[in-house]
Amino acid sequence: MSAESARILLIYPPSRTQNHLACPMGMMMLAAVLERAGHQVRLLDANAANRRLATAEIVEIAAAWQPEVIGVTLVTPLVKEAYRLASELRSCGAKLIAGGPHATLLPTEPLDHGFDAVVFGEGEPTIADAVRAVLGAAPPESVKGLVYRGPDGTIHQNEPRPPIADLDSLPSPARHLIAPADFGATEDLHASIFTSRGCPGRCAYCAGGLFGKKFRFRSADGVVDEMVAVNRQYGTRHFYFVDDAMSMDRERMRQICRRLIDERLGFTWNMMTRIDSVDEELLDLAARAGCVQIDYGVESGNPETLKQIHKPHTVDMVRRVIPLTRRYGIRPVAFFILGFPWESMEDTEATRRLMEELSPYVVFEPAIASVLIPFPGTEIYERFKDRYGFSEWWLGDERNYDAPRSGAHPFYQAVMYRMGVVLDADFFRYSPEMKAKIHEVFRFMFASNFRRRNVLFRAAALTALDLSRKLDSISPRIERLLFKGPLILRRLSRKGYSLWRGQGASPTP
Ligand code: B12
Ligand code: SF4
Repeated sequence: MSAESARILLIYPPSRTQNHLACPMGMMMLAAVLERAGHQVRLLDANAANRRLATAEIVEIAAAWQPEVIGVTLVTPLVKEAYRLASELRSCGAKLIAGGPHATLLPTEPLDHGFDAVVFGEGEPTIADAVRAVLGAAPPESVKGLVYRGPDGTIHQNEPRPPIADLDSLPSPARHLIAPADFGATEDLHASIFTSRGCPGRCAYCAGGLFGKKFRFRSADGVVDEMVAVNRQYGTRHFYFVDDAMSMDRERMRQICRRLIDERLGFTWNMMTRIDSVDEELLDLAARAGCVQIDYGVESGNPETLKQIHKPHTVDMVRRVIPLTRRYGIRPVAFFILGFPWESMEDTEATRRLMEELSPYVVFEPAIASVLIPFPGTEIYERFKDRYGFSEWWLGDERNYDAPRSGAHPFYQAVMYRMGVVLDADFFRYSPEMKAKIHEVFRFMFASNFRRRNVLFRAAALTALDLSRKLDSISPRIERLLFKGPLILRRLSRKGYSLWRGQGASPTP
């Protein structure tokens, strides 16, 4: 093997909360670019639903295949484990490259944790040059978007690459490298498509600096052609657009919808977008083109909070857009963030009241970030890190939120905080009253998502949750004993995530 045709292993590191039904898009994009450059690539997603891998297993696989280069995706909550993985992978003799959102926000940090080089920003234009550089076939100083250590140990950060101007020039993700069985072979396997990058917003909590502020997009034809090709090859009929704000360019969005309608392709799809970037005409067109779900970051019912986090919408816009989305037969999914450090009990109650108003129309999304997480590089992080002492929390143990498991954690947590108890990480040192209030809001969302289920089931589930919480506050031991046993409760806990979301909703971040 040479630097022109190397064996390259791309790894998404283990998480205690993620359970992927599809391979992360970034890995498949990088694999496509590397294959095009002549390399042999393997993908290892440690969170694949049917093949979850611990760090030791990943090291074994790497040692057996002996890649020349290993690339690891870094997202902040998984960084600690990724750094442990990197130090253990060193024994394999491969060169280690880091990339991804966290590596872009803090491009020098991975060099102190076992990595030989870091790619910051979009990976596609840089990855092949980075491989040549770490294998000694190109001078590292010539590779834009690369960070590395010089021979004397000093860190060099080269100038950044400009954002990719023509997204249509990128190859299709390397879907052929995925083993369907690893991900459970559901209809989600090849559902993800990206159609745009970047967002001009400046939300104070958003960790999405990777793709820049300029909204760039693929052509409508490029997007629909890819949907058709994926449908032909894999039979996919439902798609999930992973863009942050897909409808920012209305004309392009209209073109995508019109083609889907005109060609009667019969696909269905979900998108994420901003409350301020849809209108009635677009919702009508999207519904006719097969849109079945739109995820909106509503975030708060408190106008002052919306202002402080620089959200581009108002509470009144939310009141208008959510019911309108439902009127066109599209399921609106609402993301909220609780626990902004300046919020009083009344402010939190204002958010709960907005949820109540919206509850006939929406599915509430229990993302990890439903309680504020100060991601690095965000305004919230910079503003509050000293006051609350959470600098570099991702490197320590104290704030490492975990997915609660029935038996080890109280039953109500295992069901309601399926994706992790950020409340326990207590970034903003909430008072007991505020924690109780946040729990109450979570319970409200949970009950609301249950409303289409039969009354008895709903009453039993809510009583069990309340009982578990009460018992846990009196005697955690008795709570575990009582709630570990009954099979129905264990089933409920396992199904907690889907129950939470109501039936038929598909995964969103
Ligand atoms: C779909 C999605 C998910 C899905 C699937 C995630 C996945 N594994 O793909 C799910 C629902 C599981 C998910 C979960 C979470 N997510 Co998420 N997610 C996204 C989303 C919307 C799209 C990801 C995507 O496919 N992008 C398109 C691809 C092409 O981009 P990419 O993955 O970033 O890869 C590019 C570069 O990063 C780079 N790159 C990536 N890996 C590597 C590796 C190497 C070696 C190199 C050189 C380059 C490189 O090159 C790629 C091509 O340019 C992004 C936002 C966004 N628009 O990107 C957030 C995003 C990645 N998520 C984010 C977060 C915070 C989360 C959560 C932690 C919290 C949450 N929101 O609840 C959880 C993680 C849970 C946990 N405990 O670990 C943040 C990450 C921020 C950070 N600092 O790490 C993002 C950026 C959203 C944001 N704006 O805040 N998420
Ligand atoms: S609108 Fe969404 S993607 Fe854009 S800055 Fe705000 S949170 Fe981030």
